[in-house]
Amino acid sequence: MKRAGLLTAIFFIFTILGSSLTYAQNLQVENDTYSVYLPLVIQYQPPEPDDYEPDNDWDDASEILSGIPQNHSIYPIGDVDFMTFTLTGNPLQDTYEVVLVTSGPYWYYDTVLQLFDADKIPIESNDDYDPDHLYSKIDLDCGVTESLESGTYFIKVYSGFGVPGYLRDIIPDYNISFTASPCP
Ligand SMILES: [Ca+2]
Ligand SMILES: [Ca+2]
Repeated sequence: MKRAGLLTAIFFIFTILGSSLTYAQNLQVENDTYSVYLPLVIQYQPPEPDDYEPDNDWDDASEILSGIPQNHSIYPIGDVDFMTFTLTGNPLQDTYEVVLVTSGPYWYYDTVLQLFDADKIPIESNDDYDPDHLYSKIDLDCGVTESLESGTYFIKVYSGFGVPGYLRDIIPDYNISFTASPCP
């Protein structure tokens, strides 16, 4: 009986080992971007410059339209993105509430958002607008001092995370939305 018990125990040990090996082999995962094996190997695919590049200066600013969000990246390291929009109407009468917001897939992508007038004078800037993430927002409502007159404006976005020149300065993917609503 002892021998039968020993053989049964050995059988169970090999059964468990066999199932473990099968499980280990099944851990291999592959797709177009990543290949994961045992031991762990990750192939990193760097981001690409976004469709609006080059937009690294005032003169190269890409136009953004109210209500039509754009997808950009901060890449390569040190990249800045300039955008521009125009508010139409009578400069002495018509004013607008303007909201600019950045967003993206991960809370730790850290944008800085700046708004300038046509003479490149800073109007407003924001780094982090919510304690839960590092995205940015500028909201100029229809109060007497904050709403914007008709005219041309510039937006500048860059990475606010880390020291320029380090890999963590890259933001592979962020969205920016702009909405302008006439004040009553
Ligand atoms: Ca970019
Ligand atoms: Ca750029």
